[in-house]
Amino acid sequence: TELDPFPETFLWGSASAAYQVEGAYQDDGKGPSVWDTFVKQPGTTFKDTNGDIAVDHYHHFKEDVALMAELGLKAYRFSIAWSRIFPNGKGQLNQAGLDFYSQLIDELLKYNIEPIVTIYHWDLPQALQDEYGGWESRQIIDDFTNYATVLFDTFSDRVKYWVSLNEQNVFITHGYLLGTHPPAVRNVKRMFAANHIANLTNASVIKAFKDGEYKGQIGPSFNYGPAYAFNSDPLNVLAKIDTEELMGFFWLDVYATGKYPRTVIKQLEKLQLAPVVTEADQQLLASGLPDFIGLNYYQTATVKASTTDSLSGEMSMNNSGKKGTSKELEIPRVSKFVKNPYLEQTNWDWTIDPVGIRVALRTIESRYQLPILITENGLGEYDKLENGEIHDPYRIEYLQKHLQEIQEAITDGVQVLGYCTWSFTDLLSWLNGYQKRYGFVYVNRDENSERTLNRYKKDSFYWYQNVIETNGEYLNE
Ligand code: GCO
Repeated sequence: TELDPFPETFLWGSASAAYQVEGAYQDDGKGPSVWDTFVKQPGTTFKDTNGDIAVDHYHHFKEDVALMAELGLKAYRFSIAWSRIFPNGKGQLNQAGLDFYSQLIDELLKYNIEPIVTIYHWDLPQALQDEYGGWESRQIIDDFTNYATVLFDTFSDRVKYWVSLNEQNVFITHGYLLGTHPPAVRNVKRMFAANHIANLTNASVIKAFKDGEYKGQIGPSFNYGPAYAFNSDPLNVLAKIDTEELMGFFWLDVYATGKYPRTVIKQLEKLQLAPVVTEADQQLLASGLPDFIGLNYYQTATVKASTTDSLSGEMSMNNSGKKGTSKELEIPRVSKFVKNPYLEQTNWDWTIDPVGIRVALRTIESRYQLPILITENGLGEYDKLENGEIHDPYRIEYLQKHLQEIQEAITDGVQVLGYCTWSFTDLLSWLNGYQKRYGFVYVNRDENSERTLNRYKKDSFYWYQNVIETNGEYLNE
């Protein structure tokens, strides 16, 4: 059948996050974030890599934006480091931090590249962690909302797209259940409590955006991978529902409707893990509904019925590093993860499933009828620089297939606002160092010693250039 063309306004984009690209971790008054602290503890990341310098985007931003312009990007998604704006998370404002992002935004607009600003991409100011335990205290709701309001006041004349929280499911499960991200807690009760506070924070910032009548759109970015039943055994189908509610709708329902899914809450109540939701919480959640859902899509999960697998095993699916489970976290579930016989995996064991992005888009559309901005999708691989060139046909194939499925989903009737690949330049993979590369632009640096930081265009750079130039027609040539 005939495919619909991509909309003329489609945001062909690419993305990054402050800690993963900027470096300059102490420059111009920036305060430390929890990641600055965490990575300095030996054994927390691959070969103890950190983002002190990262790919030094802070000092290379003009060069990087010029490359974006050469590629033809219509949008660039980046995050603002909270502790550049408020070194202590609140109180004294650091003008130099605002100036940096102001220059970056102006540089993008000079080339007609739409800035998509992520307000929080995991780098919580360390001061707030120390003072009141970060996401475990309701004090963060006001501090975060104040910080975000400063951004709205300063940039909303130029920024039209805002992402509130990036991958709440990932930073909460890794930070409080698996212990693989800061603050490295492994306590399921604390995880659900912190998660509820993050939900309130997300709603509060969206509400502030609406109440302030800023022009533009705002929504959270969520790491969502649909779950498949291993086969048509009805018990496996039930397991699929169970997994998808716990891993997906437990968050997405709250974002989109202001309400937790009843079935998950019922189960958590039995385990005495359910968050305490007051009447005022309920109202806040309902008054902070997003304009769009940001979708970060990497993979799907396939499940079978089981009575022995644990909650922690399941929640570690959307993983950016090592898996972790521990006995005391084990909560019986009706499902367990199995290998999908139809799908291959990346070198980091992430399932490659282009049709899965169409499944994700269709699911979000049918459950919430909200527009979707794809805020991340991409392939992490070992790339090789040879004579100034990088041949990455595997990345081209990956992106091509995903984009074809996105076009199918648009043809199905899903409202897709745009597509940001992860990532524009190579960057720091939180737990996997610099060897896991995602970019269109190769950056010459390894985990430790070698570091010219020179930029090189990969083959995929020229491929995406063609895709954008033809508004997607090149995909089907
Ligand atoms: C990695 C991950 C990250 C995330 C991104 C989530 O390898 O560290 O892929 O880069 O995808 O930060 O928003």
